[in-house]
Amino acid sequence: MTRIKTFILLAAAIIGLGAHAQELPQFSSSSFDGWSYNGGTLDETEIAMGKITLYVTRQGLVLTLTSPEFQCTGIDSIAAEVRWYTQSFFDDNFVLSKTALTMAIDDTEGNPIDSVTCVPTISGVSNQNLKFSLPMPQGLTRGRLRFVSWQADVTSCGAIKWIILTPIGASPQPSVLVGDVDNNGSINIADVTTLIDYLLSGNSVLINPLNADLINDGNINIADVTALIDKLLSVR
Ligand SMILES: [Ca+2]
Ligand SMILES: [Ca+2]
Repeated sequence: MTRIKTFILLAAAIIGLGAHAQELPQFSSSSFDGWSYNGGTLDETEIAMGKITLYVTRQGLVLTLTSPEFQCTGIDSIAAEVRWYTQSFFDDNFVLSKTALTMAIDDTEGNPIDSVTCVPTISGVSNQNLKFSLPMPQGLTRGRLRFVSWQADVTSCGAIKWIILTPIGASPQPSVLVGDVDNNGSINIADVTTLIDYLLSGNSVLINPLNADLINDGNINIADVTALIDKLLSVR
């Protein structure tokens, strides 16, 4: 076991990664890992002039931008600030609500759970920061955020430049089972490998962050791997 422990510590030390618990995915034109666009993987060629188009009424296009999966446990609500670009051409039917942006939360199978819509306050060609607050649906452990705009019947287009997501009320909650990194109800070597995988990939979907922060310092890093291995050794 000592050899395994040394190997694991060495591997993680070489990578030198640390991570914070309870992170939410962020979006910008230069940082969009794991985000999907209109159901497919977001490709950088789809980002033009630093923004991603969500609707173009003249072309009849209505598109969606969806975040990577993230852990919802311990978050009371999500605050979002979105840089929303719109270009509207006035006609008799124009109302600002038709250029609104909706933020929805879906479960991991894509079923919509809840949503909130924000209406811009400026018409014409504008960049506005839209602010959303969405309560975390009860019982949802993992989810995705999906951004979609209404299909306006005015001549208009809308695009997102960036999204900042902040978890609110993420007070540390008692862990169900500290060390049960993969959240399957037991603690064993699979939790060590899951924790290493997480440190290597940064993919927070892999872990229950409350259970993974073994030494309870608010970060998930190599020290927690060491603590987990010690925990496994001490119970044998
Ligand atoms: Ca486990
Ligand atoms: Ca820790």
